[in-house]
Amino acid sequence: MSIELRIPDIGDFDAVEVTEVLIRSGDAVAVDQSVLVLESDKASMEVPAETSGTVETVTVTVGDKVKQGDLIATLSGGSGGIGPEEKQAAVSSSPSARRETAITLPDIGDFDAVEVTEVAVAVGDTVAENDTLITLESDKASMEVPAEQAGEIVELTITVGDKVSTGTVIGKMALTAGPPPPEPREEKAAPRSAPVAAAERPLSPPAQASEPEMARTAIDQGAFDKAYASPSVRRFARELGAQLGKVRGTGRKGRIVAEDVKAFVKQIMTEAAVSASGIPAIPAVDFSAFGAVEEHELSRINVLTGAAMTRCWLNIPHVTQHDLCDITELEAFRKSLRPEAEKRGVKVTMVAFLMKALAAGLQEFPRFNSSLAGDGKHLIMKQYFHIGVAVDTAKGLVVPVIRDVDGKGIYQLSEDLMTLSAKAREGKLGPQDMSGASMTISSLGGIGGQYFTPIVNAPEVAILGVSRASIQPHWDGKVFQPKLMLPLSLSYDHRVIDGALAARMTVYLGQVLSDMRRSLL
Ligand code: CAO
Repeated sequence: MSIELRIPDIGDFDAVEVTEVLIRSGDAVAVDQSVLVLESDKASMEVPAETSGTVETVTVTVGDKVKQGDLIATLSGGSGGIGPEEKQAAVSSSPSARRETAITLPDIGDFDAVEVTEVAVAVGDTVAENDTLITLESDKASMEVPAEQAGEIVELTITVGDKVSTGTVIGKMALTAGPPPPEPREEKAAPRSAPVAAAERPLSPPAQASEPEMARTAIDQGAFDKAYASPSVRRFARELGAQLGKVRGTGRKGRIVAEDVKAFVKQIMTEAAVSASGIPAIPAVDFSAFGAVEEHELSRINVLTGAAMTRCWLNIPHVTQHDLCDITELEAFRKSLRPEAEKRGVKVTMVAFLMKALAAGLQEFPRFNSSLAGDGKHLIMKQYFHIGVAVDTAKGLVVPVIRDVDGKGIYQLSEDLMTLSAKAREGKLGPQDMSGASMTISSLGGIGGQYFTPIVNAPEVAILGVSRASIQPHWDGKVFQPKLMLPLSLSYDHRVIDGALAARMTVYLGQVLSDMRRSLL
């Protein structure tokens, strides 16, 4: 049978806004567990469950206005709770059912007249056992005074700046209906101390420091205490050792909700993974402070490429050699092949010629066709000539590899490129299609631009970037001739290739591209 969970007596408040819903259908709820956070302009309070069970349906959402007796949720399989009629009676007669008790300061050791630096609760707040009520600070340490029992704060008799000692009455609370509180035990609800400065010791005798407490030693307690969050969110942040003072609240009026703490911790973990390299992480920025923003998820390829590029960029000392080469005749030749190429059903692209020229360059300068061995002291010299071609797809950058370029003609290479780039754009490339390149070509010529600095695709030791060719005046000794000039950008791993070798390579590529007959030599 379903049990109804309703809003209990919340004092004089009517139509109080729900600012957080802490349960979802399917959740197991225990007696006294906070299920809602309500907020009026005067106070914020957490609504505890009066019965246990599994949530069937939640009938309130954030923004709803609620009052005593409103249905919060239906539960099934409850135990130890009270039925709907009894609950209704309990709700309506709840003030008389509640026991009020004085809140006295527990033993704070030998200290007398310690200053109250924060009052973490307000009249009307519902607190759970162990929630922080006030923070005290002497010249040696600061400590939080927790609630000994769950209940609602009905009166506070201290304010910030007051001096308190063991036994001082700091207010009154109405205990949540339930068995009478046990005799105060020393280990329960002892003040939780936190050093105010590295060299200083806690105020009360140092109990065995538990792990969460150790984690909290680095926490900015002042900022933690000032953070705008409910007691349960504070408790959650404390359990995780999160710097609550640094969490951005997305709740009403900037209130920090549990999701904000989770997002904060997740971000810290991600940054820690990145900064494990020893490189300081880039601090997170709240861009919404400057205007409207949207968050989009990166594609799987984007994420993988990002990681690979970061790895390459961080590990390889890069230099880029730029050069311009004359492809006037090559372009005329390419165009002249069109009718025949059409008959064969292929499109002869500039990239096919670049592949052929690069294969010749790798034969001329074998060091470009190598990889550094793991010990960093040997080079693995490759005897094959496979060229990777960067292909821009809707989902990101991929690099299919065209094999044995040295043994293939321009038509075959054009066809291979067409097949593999189509496969890339359909997202159908397999690992075999993308591995084993000697060097990579990144051609942006179809788009435009002049020169760039491509990142070497390790374990390769160089990458050839190609930009858009343009007609430029070339002095032939007598007159300026219009020449189609192609910009090349050769990035290389300076551990393997010296600048002189790189310049020789671009000069050689220029010679081959201006007269492809040279590739036959
Ligand atoms: N100079 C002048 N024009 C060029 C040129 C160049 N270097 N390269 C291509 N063009 C022009 C040509 O006119 C071509 O059309 P025609 O052949 O009909 O005349 C047109 O641009 C289309 O070129 P394209 O880029 O679509 O095709 P392609 O065969 O030249 O290149 C491929 C194929 C797969 C390399 C290309 O499509 C691609 O994806 N390039 C992007 C690679 C990339 O993103 N690199 C960056 C990696 S680092 O982030």
